[in-house]
Amino acid sequence: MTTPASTAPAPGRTIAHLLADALVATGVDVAFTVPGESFLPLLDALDARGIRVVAARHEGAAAFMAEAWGQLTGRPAVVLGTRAVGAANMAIGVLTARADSSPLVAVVGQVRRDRLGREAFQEADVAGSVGRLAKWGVEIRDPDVAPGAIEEALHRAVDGRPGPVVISIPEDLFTETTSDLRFSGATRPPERRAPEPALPRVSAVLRLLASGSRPVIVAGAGVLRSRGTRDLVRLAETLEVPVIAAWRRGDAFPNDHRLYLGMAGFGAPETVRRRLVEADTLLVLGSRLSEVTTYGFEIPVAGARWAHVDRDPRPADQVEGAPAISLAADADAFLRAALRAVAGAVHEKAAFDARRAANADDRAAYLAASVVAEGPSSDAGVHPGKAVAALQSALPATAVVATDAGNFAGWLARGFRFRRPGTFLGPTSGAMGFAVPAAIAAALWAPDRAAVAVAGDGGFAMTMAELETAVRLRLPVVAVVFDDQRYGMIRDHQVRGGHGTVATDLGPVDFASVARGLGARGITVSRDEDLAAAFAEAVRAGEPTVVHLLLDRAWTAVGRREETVLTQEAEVVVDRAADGTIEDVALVERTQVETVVEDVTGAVVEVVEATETEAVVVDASGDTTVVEDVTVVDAVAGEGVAVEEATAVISAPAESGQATETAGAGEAAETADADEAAETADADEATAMADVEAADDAGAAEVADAEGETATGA
Ligand SMILES: Cc1ncc(C[n+]2csc(CCOP(=O)(O)OP(=O)(O)O)c2C)c(N)n1
Ligand SMILES: [Mg+2]
Repeated sequence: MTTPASTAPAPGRTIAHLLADALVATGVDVAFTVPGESFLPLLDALDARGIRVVAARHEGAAAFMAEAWGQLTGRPAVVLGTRAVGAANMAIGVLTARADSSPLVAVVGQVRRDRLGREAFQEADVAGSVGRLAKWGVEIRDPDVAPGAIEEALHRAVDGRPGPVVISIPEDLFTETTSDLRFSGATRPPERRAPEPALPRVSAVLRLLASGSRPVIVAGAGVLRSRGTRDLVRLAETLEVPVIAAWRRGDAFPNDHRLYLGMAGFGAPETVRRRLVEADTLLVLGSRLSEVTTYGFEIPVAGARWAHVDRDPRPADQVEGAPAISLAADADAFLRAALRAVAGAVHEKAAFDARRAANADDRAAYLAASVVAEGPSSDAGVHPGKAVAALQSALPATAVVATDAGNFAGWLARGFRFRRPGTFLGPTSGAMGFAVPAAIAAALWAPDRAAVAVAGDGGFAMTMAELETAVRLRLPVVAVVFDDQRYGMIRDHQVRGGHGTVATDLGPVDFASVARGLGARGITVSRDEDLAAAFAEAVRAGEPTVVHLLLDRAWTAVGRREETVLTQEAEVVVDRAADGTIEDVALVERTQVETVVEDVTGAVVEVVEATETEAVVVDASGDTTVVEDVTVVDAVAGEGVAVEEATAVISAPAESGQATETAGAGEAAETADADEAAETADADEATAMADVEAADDAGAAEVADAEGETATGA
């Protein structure tokens, strides 16, 4: 497919072909779109140049696919959308790419030039709106500036700290021609790497790190993008300095390695924050140190000395909180230089041994605090932590796991162990709806690896239509839906902040049926004992499969159960940790009280009849029981039959006893785990390294591929 017939004999290439050639030269091989009439010549040109064009169901999802592709490969993918409507929909993916430093090229077909500025159909200032969410945005109105503008945009997407660029092109410009010969195939792609770091500067960073009594390395996306994990493992071992991953970059370091102390941010066990606070020297490698990773910009703590090694490091000036050393470098280049610098270095044995012992203690504390599969199983539904553990057992180490945003993600963040780089995709924008499209991108990128989306019922529903995309592309994506029938994270904020639970309850959705309706498989799980079989079946299926988990809703956040106790005046919500200790007590206004309440196990009970002291309730399984020790609110006076108005909750100790007992057992298990981990640490290290080497090699092959393509791409 080439230039439409309406165009006069071309002295050069059309803008559509020029853009397609430029994309090929940059290493782009896939584009995601909801097509629009405003860029049809570009679709032809991409197709003609061998770029795979994938139709999605929503531009937001298409943009998520492209951004996940950028995270996985380090090369941009394209998202295409039409005018204001397509651009507005793709905005969430653009800002997510910005947060994730993921290279992405968003192309928007704009209204014709002779209609611009007249509030034409679907006209908006694309570059000035969505473009401002990006690293750079441009609208091209003149064919003669097109080559330069396109080159600039593609350069900015991959140069320095990578990110999204938005290119708006009026519909009629695509078929205009230019005789500019750039991107003829002879041009090199834009420079992507930072300069090699100078050895003395690298040594200075290492000396700074070694000068601390509690040094730590914080590893971010830069380590992943530069395929630096293997060398980071070596450096950490050589220096005997532990590693903490930045939020949602948990795969930057093998989690089963004895020097891994967890992933910072939401869902992390308290040991991670504590260890970061204790750090007196830090090497921050390939991380922008986001608000979440730094616990509200608390890390590095005042007085700590730190070095920032990144493509775009913070300047080392005298400002409070600035790094002592700022080194602009790719993580892999820094690591190679650092390994050269430490080769043959002699350690002071006593200090080295002391650090090793401290690291073992820290590791044991982290392992003990990050067990998620403890606490009671209940008839009320699936335990989210046990689901994460079962998922981990069912998946090979190479599986790519993409997460959505929500409280369910806390269980994954705390409990899942990523063993290889490039196996975790998470939006640091915190955007819901990310997981399913990201898993689709992962499956497209590596068809031989399992790709799993993990989402809450809220986030899954935002992009679940993309299951059809997976079915159409024959991608065996597994989507695991943690269904608590609410916007759990926001409800959690409401309850803990003393607000009403306004607009956070959701209705039931039969996600397995939805999956079947979209051509995928659907499995529903409501009991912990069925988890293993369901995940095994999903992984084995070889086709898109939804595993719908009906959760025990008493688990309101990772490691926390909520029980409701009503008094005459108000509803009191008690948050308990898994070991039964009370973490928080919040008052909820009485207007929140309903006639259906939760008992301490989280099962919904309906009050049939109530007196001042006892109530007849129907529990989830339909059994009727008389429960004592209730407090009745708003009961109609009289003989106690108050079906509509009565509100009661069980505060009898029977169920809470159960919770405490099980938590006790969990504690024992925790300690055993920690001991075992300490014993097998060396063996783990060997396995972890083998895994990482395999993955880094895969990454290297991927980079080599990209370069190969670039060299021959035209
Ligand atoms: C696009 C988007 N909209 C809104 C939010 C705010 N938000 C964060 S978590 C959350 C609830 C998520 O619900 P669900 O996916 O069911 O997960 P849960 O918290 O219940 O586990 C909301 C609404 C967001 N992060 N992203
Ligand atoms: Mg939910």
